[in-house]
Amino acid sequence: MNNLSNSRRKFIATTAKNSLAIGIGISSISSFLAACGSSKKATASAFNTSYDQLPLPYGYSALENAIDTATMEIHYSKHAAAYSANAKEAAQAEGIDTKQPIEAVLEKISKYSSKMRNNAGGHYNHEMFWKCMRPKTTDNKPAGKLLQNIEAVFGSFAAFKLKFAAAGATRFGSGWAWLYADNNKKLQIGSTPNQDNPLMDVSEIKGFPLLCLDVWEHAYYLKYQNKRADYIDSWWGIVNWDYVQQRLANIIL
Ligand code: MN3
Repeated sequence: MNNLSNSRRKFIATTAKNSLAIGIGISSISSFLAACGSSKKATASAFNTSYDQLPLPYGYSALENAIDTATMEIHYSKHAAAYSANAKEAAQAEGIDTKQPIEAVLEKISKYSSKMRNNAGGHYNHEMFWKCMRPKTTDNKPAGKLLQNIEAVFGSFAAFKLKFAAAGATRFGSGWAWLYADNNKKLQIGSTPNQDNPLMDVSEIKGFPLLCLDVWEHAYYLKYQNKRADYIDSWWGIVNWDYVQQRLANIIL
C-alpha cells in the first residue's frame, strides 16, 4: 500500500498548495464576471490527465457512509482499471501518443473510434470522480469564491443541489451529472450519456468540468439497488469541495 500512501501524501500536498493559491483569488462576483471576459481558455493544463490510472487518494472503505467498500473496490479496480487499459489499447491502434494528456484526444474525439470515445471518456471521468470525493465531514458544503459563484448563478446552494441531483436522477440509463464552466466561464449543470463528458467535441454540453457524479448502476447498485436518488442524497456528504474550488480557480484566475 506504499503507492497509495505516497499518492495520498502528494494529493494532500497539492491540495494545500492550491489552497494557498486560492487565497489570492478574485474578491467579488463582479471581478469574477470581469475575469470571464478574459482571453484565458476554458481548459486547465494543471488538471491534465494521464492514460495511467492513479492510485485512489483514500482507501476503499473511506467513503463508507455514502459508498460501500465493495462498490469502491470493484468500481476502481475493475471498471475504472478497464477504461484505462482499453483507452491505451485503442490509442495504440489509432496512432495516438499516450504521453500526451488524454484531454488532447477528448477535444477531437469525433475523429476516433467508439472504443476510444467510451474508454478515454470513462478513464477521464473516473480519474476526476475519485478526486471529487473525500471522507464524510459534518456540514459538508462549498465555501468562499466557489460558494459565491454557485449562489450568484443558481440562487442558493440548496437550489444548486436540487438542480444537480435532478440532472443525475433524470439521466436515462447510464451517464454522468456535471457542474462545469461553459466556454464563457459561466457555471452550468448538465448530464451526459454513457462515458461522454463536456470536454468532448461531440457532447451537447461543452466546457471545463468542475464536479462530476457517476450515475451508472455499477456506482451504487450494491448499496442502493434501484434508488439512485438516495445514492445522490448521501453523496453530498462526501463531495470534495476544496478540489472543486481548485478546478474553478484554475479556470477563472
Ligand atoms: Mn463508473
